[in-house]
Formats: sequence, C-alpha cells, structure tokens
Amino acid sequence: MTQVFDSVWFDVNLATMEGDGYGIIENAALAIKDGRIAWLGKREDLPAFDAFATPTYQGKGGWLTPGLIDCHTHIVYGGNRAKEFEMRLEGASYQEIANAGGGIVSTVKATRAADEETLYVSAKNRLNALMKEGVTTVEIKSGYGLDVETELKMLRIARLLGEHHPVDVKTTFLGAHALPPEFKDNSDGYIDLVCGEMMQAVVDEELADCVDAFCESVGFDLAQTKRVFEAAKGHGLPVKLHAEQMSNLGGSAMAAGFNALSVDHIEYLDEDGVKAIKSAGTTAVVLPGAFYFLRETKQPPIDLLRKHQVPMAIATDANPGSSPLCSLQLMLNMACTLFKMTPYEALAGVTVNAAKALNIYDNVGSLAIGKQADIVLWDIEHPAQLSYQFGVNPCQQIIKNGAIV
Ligand code: DI6
Ligand code: FE
Repeated sequence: MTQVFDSVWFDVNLATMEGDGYGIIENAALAIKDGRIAWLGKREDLPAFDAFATPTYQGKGGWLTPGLIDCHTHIVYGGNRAKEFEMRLEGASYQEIANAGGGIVSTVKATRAADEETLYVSAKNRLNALMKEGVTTVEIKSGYGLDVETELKMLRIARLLGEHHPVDVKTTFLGAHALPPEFKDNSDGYIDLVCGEMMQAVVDEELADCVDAFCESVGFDLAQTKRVFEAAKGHGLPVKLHAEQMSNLGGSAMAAGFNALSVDHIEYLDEDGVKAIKSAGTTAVVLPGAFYFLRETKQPPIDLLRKHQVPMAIATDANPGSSPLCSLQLMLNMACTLFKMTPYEALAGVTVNAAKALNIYDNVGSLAIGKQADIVLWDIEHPAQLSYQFGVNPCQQIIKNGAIV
C-alpha cells in the first residue's frame, strides 16, 4: 500500500533521543503527516509513497534532532543591568548596588515603566536569538512585575510571543520572585497578595501553565514558598522551584512533596534532596549560564543525580541579572565544560529532559512516530558537535509542527 505523507526528509542521520543514548539511525529518512512524525527509520525501509505528490527534502548528510526546548527563561523584562555589571567589576558589593537601586528591583522598576510594545519587542529579539539556534519550545516566566497589573502584562506578552512565532511558549507565574519595594519589611503580606488576588487574576485570564517561586535567603523562605504552592495546588496548577541556588534551604524536598515538575539551579542540593526529587519524578534543571555569570564555585550534584537516575535538564535562565544571554547552544557547551556533563547528557537536557520538566514529553522532546514534528536539521558530523563548539551556528533548518520555518 502506498503511504500518504505531507513531506519526506532524505539523506539524513537521526539522533532520535529515544532509548538509552542518542538513538542514532544513520542513512535515515523521516516522513511527516498532519504536523506529526509519521514514519522514521533506515532509508531503505521507507515505505512506498507518491513521490510526485509529496514534497521531499535532502538533508545532505546532516543530522535531525528533536527541536530544542529551553525550559527556564525570564526573557520578558524592561531595561538591562549592564551598569550594575560594570559596578560589580569595579568592586561594588551586591548590597551597595541594591542600595543604589540595583538588583532585581531595578528590573522591576524598568518593567513596570515599560509599555507593552517595548517589552514585546525586546523579548521578541531574545526569542528570535533562541529560535535561530533551534529552539522550538520555550518557557517564559513572569516575576519582574511583582504587582497584579505588571505580572499580568508580562504573562500576556509571553502568550502573545507564542501566538506570533513558530514556537510553543509555556508560561510560568513567578510572582514570588522577589520582594517589591512597597512591601519592604512585610514579606508575608506580599505572599498574601501573590497567593490571593494576584494568582486569582492570573488564573482568571488563563495566563499561566505553571507556578514558580524563588526559595532563598534573598527570596522567600520555605514556609512562604509552601503557601504559594498550596495556592497553586488549589487552582490545579503544577509547580516548579528556583531552589538551592545559593544555600540549602530544603526547597527541593519541599517541592517534591508537591510533585514539582522541576527544581532549578540546585547547586547546593544534597543527597537527601536528590532522593526526594527522584521519588517525586521531579526533573533537575541545571543553569550553567547563571553559575558562570555569578562566578559560582559550588557545583550542582551531577554525580548524585546520575547515581539516583534523576532526569537532568539544561536551560538558559535568560534574565538581566544572573544570566544575560540567549544561547542554548552555549549552555550545551557550558554544561559539559563547567559541570562535566557528557555531550549526550547535554543534548538530552535540552530535548527529552527539558520536555519532562515542562510536562510535555508525551508530545515533543524526541523523534518518535506520533510526536509533534518539531525537528532541527544540523550541519554536523555527530551530535556531540552540538556541545563541542559554539559561536558557529550549525542550525540549517527548523521544522515546527511539520512546517519549515
Ligand atoms: N535566580 C536567579 O538567578 C535570577 N532569579 C532567580 O530567582 C536572578 C534574577 C535577576 O537578578 O534579575
Ligand atoms: Fe531563573
């Protein structure tokens, strides 16, 4: 019987990311139907199809991988913190900078002051940088508004970015990112607002797919974070957490109690925390860009995560304060050089495991029959090359929902 496909790719190698390793199929073909992968395998096994009616594409010996997934970003924000960067390098302390109006609060001010178009355009430029490197799904957080109006503004822009670009956007409500100046000395009062009116408004407009918080001495404590998670649970929203970035507050174990999708940063996570997230099926997200930019020296517990077989994802954490970059390819390299992850683990970290961190693995994150056809064609000789080099973008073609971008 002759198969009906919408398009067929020839002369490609596949890194399907299915099974234990890259899931390599050399001299392969891949067929798409209705935006989904309809067939993949060895070229010689491709079933007969109507070659006159079907567009075919030659991969010229390149590699197809799943579209990359950046599962942790803060790309919607106003202003930038280059001046603060300079001050720090000239010797100013974090506290001095904060007292001079710097830090997260300065981005909050700029984000509140920015009109929607300005915010949209700056975020669009960051999104385009990610997409050019093969990103087909991106998570975007709020968290620089810290009042009802501006948190909603950020999330609406995030949703709009997804509607206007060939990329899937997952939105995360991060009202509990930092304490806004008007709640100075009243952090519990701010958490009341986050859990009450603010989250309700986000839910009413269906603006968030998930809820996140920053559990840290400079963020919110364990009890406050728990309140945010309980409110999220009340609305049926999944949670994730900025946890164990600068100290071990036990945020990851607490998050595991809420079956968090992911715990992110986790430099200070210990073995008990690793066991807790393992038993909850929570993904560990490492953020080498923030580690690098903050000159952190404490390594995330990669060996323990391996030992307990916790899925490890990698993301940019693109934000103006601790990770001002928009390159997931660079993160692949840094995960290997800084964290000694293998190139396979790195690629799994931006495909399979990033999909798990966003709870979308049923649909994307690997090349498999029936999955959404989010695929990248790379001009490389082996998938490890994606982690090995940076600054040379080998992305040749992006296929989103089966269509060439
Ligand atoms: N951890 C971080 O590294 C960023 N947010 C967070 O929770 C910092 C965000 C910023 O400095 O603007
Ligand atoms: Fe972050």
